Amino acid sequence: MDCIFCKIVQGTIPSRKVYEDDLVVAFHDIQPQAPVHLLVIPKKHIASMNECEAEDRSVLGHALLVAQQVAREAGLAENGYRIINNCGSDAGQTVFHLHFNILGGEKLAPLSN
Ligand code: DGP
Repeated sequence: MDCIFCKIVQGTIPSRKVYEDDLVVAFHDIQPQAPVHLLVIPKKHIASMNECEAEDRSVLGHALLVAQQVAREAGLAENGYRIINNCGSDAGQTVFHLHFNILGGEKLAPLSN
């Protein structure tokens, strides 16, 4: 399967990993949209939130707790951060391997303007 994030999981393309365990990997985004921009992905290839099934419940919960952990380790806990999942083309999803974007390190623009 030609999936860039599967290649990051496999280590066949480089990434700046900040966390890894049996279920998930977290690494720095290559095109950061904020001073801190991390991605948390399941090792299992799931194209998007749309494709998640009941059996993915535990990896989804784990990914969010890892997001909390890496955000804290990046110094974001005090002032806060945003966790974003873009699902599908209307949401702007560009990589079709489920991922949670963690953005912080500055005052982020409000969602409604
Ligand atoms: P999204 O729009 O939610 O699909 O965000 C995908 C993010 O993935 C985007 O911010 C750029 C990032 N990205 C794409 N290719 C790579 C890559 O090869 N390495 C890393 N570290 N990030 C990537």
